[in-house]
Amino acid sequence: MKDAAPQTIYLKDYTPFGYRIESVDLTFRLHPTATRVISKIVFAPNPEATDKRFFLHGEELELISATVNGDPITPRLVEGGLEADVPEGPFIWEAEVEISPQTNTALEGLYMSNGMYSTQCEAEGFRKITYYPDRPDVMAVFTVRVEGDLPVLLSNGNPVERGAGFAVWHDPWPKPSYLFALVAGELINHPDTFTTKSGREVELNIWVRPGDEDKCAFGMEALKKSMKWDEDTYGREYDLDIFNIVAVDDFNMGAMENKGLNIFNSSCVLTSKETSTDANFERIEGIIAHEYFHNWTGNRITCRDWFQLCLKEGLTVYRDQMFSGDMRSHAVKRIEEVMILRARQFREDNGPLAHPVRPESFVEINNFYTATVYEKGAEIIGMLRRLIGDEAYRKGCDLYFDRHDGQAVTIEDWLKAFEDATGRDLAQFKQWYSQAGTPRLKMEESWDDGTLTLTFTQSTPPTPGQSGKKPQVIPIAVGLISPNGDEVVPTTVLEMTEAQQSFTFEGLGARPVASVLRDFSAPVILEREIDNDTRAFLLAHDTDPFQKWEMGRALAKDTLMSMIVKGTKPSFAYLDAIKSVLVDDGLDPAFRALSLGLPAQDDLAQSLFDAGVTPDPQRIFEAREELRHLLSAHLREVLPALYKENETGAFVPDAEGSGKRSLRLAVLSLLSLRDEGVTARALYKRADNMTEQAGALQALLSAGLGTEELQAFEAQWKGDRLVMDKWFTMQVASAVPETAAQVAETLSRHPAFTNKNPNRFRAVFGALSANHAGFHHESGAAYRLLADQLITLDAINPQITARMSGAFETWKRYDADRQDMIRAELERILATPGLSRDTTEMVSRILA
Ligand code: 0A1
Ligand code: ZN
Repeated sequence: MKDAAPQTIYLKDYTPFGYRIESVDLTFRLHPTATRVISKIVFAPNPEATDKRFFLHGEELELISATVNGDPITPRLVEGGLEADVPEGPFIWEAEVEISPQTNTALEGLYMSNGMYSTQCEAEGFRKITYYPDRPDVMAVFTVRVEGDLPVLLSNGNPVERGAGFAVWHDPWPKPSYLFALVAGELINHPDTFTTKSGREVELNIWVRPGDEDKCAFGMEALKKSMKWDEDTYGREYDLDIFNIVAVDDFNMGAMENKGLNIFNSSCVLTSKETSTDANFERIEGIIAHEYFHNWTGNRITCRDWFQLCLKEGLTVYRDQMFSGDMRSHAVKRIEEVMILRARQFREDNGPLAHPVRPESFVEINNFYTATVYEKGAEIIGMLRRLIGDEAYRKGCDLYFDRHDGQAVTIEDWLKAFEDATGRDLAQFKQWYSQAGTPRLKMEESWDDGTLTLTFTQSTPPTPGQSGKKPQVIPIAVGLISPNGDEVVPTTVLEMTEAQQSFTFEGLGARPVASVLRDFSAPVILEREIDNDTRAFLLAHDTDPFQKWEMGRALAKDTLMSMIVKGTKPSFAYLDAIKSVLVDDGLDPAFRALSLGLPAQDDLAQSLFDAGVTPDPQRIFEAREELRHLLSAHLREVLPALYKENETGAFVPDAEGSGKRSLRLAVLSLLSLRDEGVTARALYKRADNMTEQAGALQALLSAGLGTEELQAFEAQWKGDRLVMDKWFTMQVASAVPETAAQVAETLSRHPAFTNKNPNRFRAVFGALSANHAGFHHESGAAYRLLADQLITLDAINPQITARMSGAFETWKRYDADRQDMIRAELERILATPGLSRDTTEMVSRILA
């Protein structure tokens, strides 16, 4: 039975399940439209629970039979599952159900993708496989028998038996149902091994569709590096004999950490230099690490309930970020993290979808896999570590792992481990989990005879359902630079706990310039009076790479904002400052490339709105284009040399090579505005790797060129799904405002377009909503097109529909005409008969 009236679930209502599970035995008889799932589960009363109702979740299941202790019963089918009368002591529940993987287009539960069977159970997909207490606090040991006429049959844990048409797997580690996985199909493996620090040899495999087997080597190296890093950095060793990764084409998210059987969106694991860009390589290394790290932070220790999602996600994102920094460059990685945080999380925190890192209620948990839970969740861990120090952080983590191994726990348990390890009271710190919104941190300076006083005032604007905000603990990393450019006070962390607080630095010679919020030490918006000369000074002299980049970014933003609001021309001060960074070959090329980048249009729209100006998307687009042309002219003498110097030899997807390529391609984009695409065309023809091939095409498109190359690209890559996603995206992303909707609409009728594959849908419609001026074009064509597409998609894949409706979350920034058009589209979506719970919740929240 399906959930008829969507209900709100509250954190405060948590109660434990009435039963514990001693063991789970599952048999799968695979069939595309009639898979049988036979379950045998040993239940025993849970002494810690008072509610003894025996309720099992189940959705879209056909119940064939059920028994308790061998006696046939007729359970009561109720909303979302079934109820039964059961004995007082331990008992055996057995059931057989039938499901249809082939028709499962929502990609939740057991489904088929290109002829292979695959599962996705987080968060609540297991209930579409069989009747079960599908909640993370019910942990059990699973044995799984998979029957099917397919060469590869996989599940969690270790293989115990294998014969013609069947395989049996046993996972000795108790786990919640959301970590269950099964994969079956004609797959080829890329094998390897890893010897753990205690000397156990683990078999490693990456399983892919035939034809993709040469795209696994990089992922395998990333996996082995992750395994070693977790041993060295956190003392965490892998705990099964085998670790399998599978690549699946149709997958809603990036990847999933199922115990011993990680399942990946093929776009997040397959690589080759011909088909993947440097950005793909970097992202894939991070995702493989992320899923692997979940083995301890998420699997061995899991979440008591879904409100605690950040317990595993924030921590695991933080861990993968540190890993990537260690593998590549911490400075560059930090800048990239902050760009993502601001573009996604700050945007979310500023609008109708704002919610605490640990939400207090939800209708559909799938709607809470958000930038706030993941990225802000990771920032909280970073702040905790900055406040207590590296050693105490490790001590707290060790205590957490020791104390809670095998348990399903809460944020309170996590913080208690750090309180006990350090003796520190973290009560106020805990507010970071419960208070939504991005704190504004205002700074004022005063100078008196060798003493510099910095006074900070913090405030957080109200968010939906939360008005009165309290002061939070904010670690503010500060350094001081003397007028001659020397650092006189190295990085010091100021710990702010009050609404307003002053900090003094004494015994200074001349009045220094303060470098504030180094390394972006807290997820806040810093407001300080600072002129462009001081910004240029810090851009030139700051020893903190993040702040150095930040000052360049602030100069660019200030320049663009005055162009937009006052119609001014950019100052030479900005253009020269950027030029000096660009030609400073003492700086990392990746850093220089980032410094050349301009703030995104969406970011400018928010800043204008914050400054009390209604953003005009067309004007923002034009100003940014104008600045690109001016930069191109101002830098014309240095661009050709930079382009030449940063040529790399044989393609190696490491930090050094990718840094040089990113600088070279940023330069190429500006060059293409001046040379009619001659340089980019030459690179396009010669490129032996996707980074340069796509980079050259992108440069051409952003200069209004590249029609022939687009055709050539399609002809060359029409057989490669992942490369074709890039082809779709590039066209929509680079379309000028007045044609963006038309381009997306035309592409949606291309024979290779399908809304059944989330990657392809996102390639077109994610790109449309990210094309700021195109999406918000005054005609409203893009609003209508996206709404039409979402209405159709909702019946196929509610999760992706709900997620993509977030494109409208910023609607209240814009003028009345645009607001009216968007409101009409949102109301039209909401009025769709049978609209999913996922999309209903999202659209209602956006409209509220
Ligand atoms: N836990 C995974 C992400 C994930 C979340 C939900 C999914 O389906 C609703 C799928 C994957 C991770 O953090 O990587
Ligand atoms: Zn995760």
